[in-house]
Amino acid sequence: NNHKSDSRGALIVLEGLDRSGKTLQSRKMISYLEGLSYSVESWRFPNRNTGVGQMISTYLANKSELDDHAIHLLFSANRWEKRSLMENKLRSGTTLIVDRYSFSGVAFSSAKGLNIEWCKAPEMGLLAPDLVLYLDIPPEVICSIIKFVVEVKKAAERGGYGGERYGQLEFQRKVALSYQILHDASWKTIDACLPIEYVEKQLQEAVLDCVTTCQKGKPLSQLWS
Ligand code: FDM
Repeated sequence: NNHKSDSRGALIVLEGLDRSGKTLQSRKMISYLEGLSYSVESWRFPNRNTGVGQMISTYLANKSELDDHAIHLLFSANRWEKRSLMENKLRSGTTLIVDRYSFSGVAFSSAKGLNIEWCKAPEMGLLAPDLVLYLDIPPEVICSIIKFVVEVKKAAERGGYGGERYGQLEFQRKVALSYQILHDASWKTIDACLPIEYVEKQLQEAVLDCVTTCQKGKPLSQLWS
């Protein structure tokens, strides 16, 4: 029937500062939904497997220099090259749990000083998430946890606050401020300072609710309208 053909998977995005627990929680969400027999895939941006993704990866590893605007557009292009696949997956009923999306794009670039409206423009027309889960944790907290861990394991392989380009506390503070400007009705902020199991439980409730709404035929929409 008509109703069934509108049924689709949910586009769920995890955002937050580096080391806020996105990757761990996205893994947990995937197994939770799989356990309930939903079709679900784990995605992440940047997707480093494409040609554009490799340029981004080289840049993040400090092995190339690019103008701030140019790298911003590459991050955006990296999402555009996956847009139609994303739409096909959602329409065929697969839920996507996406680690970072346009909000990272805007938050990181505007933290460098680029105009926020300019940053949003190339994202317009990408699919809008049904739910953005923001793992909220102050950069100072992440910083002291990392210092502690580094202290404990003297030779931690990914020592420091981020092995790559954007790892400085001062910069992460600016990113946190930029994220705050982007909040809208699709956002749910989770206090990521709480114990992992508690965060996990809150995410499960939000995700289940979202997946159910999309199954009932909530229409897909686009950024930023
Ligand atoms: N990042 C990520 C951006 O600056 N813009 C973007 O559009 C995206 C998706 O890339 F520091 C930044 C955020 C992070 C870095 O992300 C790599 P991962 O999650 O560590 O792969």
